[in-house]
Amino acid sequence: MNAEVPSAAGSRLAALNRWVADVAALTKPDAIHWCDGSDAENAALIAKMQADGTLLPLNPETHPNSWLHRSHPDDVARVEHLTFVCTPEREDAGPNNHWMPPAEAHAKMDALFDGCMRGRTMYVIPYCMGPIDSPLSRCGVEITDSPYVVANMRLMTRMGAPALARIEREGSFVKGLHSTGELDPERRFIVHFPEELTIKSYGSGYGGNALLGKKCHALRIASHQARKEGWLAEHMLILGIENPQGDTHYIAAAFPSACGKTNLAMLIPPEGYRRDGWKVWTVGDDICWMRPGADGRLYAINPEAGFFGVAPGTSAKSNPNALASIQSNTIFTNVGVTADNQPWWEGIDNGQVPVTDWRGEPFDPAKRPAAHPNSRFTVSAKQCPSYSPMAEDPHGVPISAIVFGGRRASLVPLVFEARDWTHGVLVGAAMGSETTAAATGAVGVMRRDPMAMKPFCGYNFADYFAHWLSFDTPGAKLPKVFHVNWFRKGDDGKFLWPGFGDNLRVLEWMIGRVEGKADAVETPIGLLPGEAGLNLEGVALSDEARDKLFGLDRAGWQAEFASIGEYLAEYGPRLPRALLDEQERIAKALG
Ligand code: OXD
Ligand code: MN
Repeated sequence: MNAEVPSAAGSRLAALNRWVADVAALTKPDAIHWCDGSDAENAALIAKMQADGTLLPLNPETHPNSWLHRSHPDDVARVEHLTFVCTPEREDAGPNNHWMPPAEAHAKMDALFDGCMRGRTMYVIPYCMGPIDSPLSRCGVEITDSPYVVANMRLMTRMGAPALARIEREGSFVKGLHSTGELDPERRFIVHFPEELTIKSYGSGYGGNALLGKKCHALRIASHQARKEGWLAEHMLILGIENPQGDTHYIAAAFPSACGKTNLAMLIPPEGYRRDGWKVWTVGDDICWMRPGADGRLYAINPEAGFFGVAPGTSAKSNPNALASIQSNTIFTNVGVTADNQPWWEGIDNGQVPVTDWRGEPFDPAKRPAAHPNSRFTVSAKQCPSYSPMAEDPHGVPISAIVFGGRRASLVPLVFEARDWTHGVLVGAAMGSETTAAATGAVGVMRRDPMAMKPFCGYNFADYFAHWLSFDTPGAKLPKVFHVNWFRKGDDGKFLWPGFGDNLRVLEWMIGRVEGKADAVETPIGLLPGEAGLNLEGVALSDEARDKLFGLDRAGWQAEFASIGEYLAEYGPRLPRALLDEQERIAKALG
């Protein structure tokens, strides 16, 4: 174990050394381990976790080097009501965030951290979000007492020696302090100090609450950095679509958690498209950092290096690329297991049956599902067959289209295009979706989730919308903006659109629009493809499906725009006038 910081005090690592020493004085660990990210280090940590039962080995024949972790049953999802953004002024966090004054939050958190690592090892994890040599990337250091977090951060970020070298070069990093504490929901808080580039998280070992590079750094803190520095930190997948001529367009798409981002990012084209030579490349499945390049286009990187994907529903049909990615070197959290110790979840549809559920009890469907609905796999992106070589490009990829989407059983058609950037920002700001199991709370309730950033924007949404609008400058060559809804249901409650690979038909129309080749029909809510706009060859759609997927329910949209107006009014006078004007313009056009 390496207890010494690998560079002398007085170097540009002095601030890091001081912080680590201060945290150690507060948390009083038995040992300090500086993570170098090496294979040997990982092997030692895995062995330790296997010995103490934190990780259970899965079938080495079918899933080599793969592990099952069971989290505490009360610690299975992000906890938005316990997540705070602590700006000096309450207004700067906005009505979209829970807020505490910074001094009070520090005092509260430091009291929890006091002595909390006694008997434990404190791990110091230097990491880089984004390709190690990209100017768009940013570094952080997470201090944690959880070896499970270390193993996950190793898959999800560029972690260890190269990140430390970059921190030494740049002298700046985001500070994240995490302890699993006692896993007592009464003593659980995830607290952000954007001005101080600092995160403190106590009492959870799960996902975005504990892997601080992900939601806490790459979205909440990064959105604040991005606003100051003129870029965008977004809850978006990035994919590349290569057409039969060999041209690739990159698309960034925002959907709320557990709405199929990973499936869309790894889409396999329908048979006919494959035959014609279409290919889809995965750049990222969850987070996108974008910045205008010298040519006026937006260039994007995926700050993550792995996938922390929702397991249930992942199958050879829904996402063969994900399934291929997780055959080895994968950490599964809260899934069920079969008699021969293979991971299992609802919707895997592989003909096997679970014998043990995610809590380690004999599977009884009357009691609970085998896998928790928010159970996950963690795996390096490099294992994904569709992983794009461009994902490692330090310049990022140029974005041709931005897509917003949500889960809407009614009203919202399959796809529409915004008329211009300002309209596109309104489309993002007005996004609504039915809630899922990725966060605690009721599932299936419609809530507004602007740009899918409701749980993740580190500052006032009114200022965030203004920041989005500010990209529309004279030299800018901004992406076209679209809205999709894969989740429209018919009167019988069944989905009307087949989804999955067939979503490429919708993306093809978008690319046609970007290239000026595809037609569209003007309506008050935006441009619709019309029935003839999409290639629907081989897709059987009923008349009801055609009406609902491609039509406009004017009365329904009038009510929707009244509701959007009420929602925007919650942001008060800070809301950019241009957005309200746009809402009023469309409401009027709807009559
Ligand atoms: C996630 C989420 O884990 O959005 O990506 O909840
Ligand atoms: Mn997400």
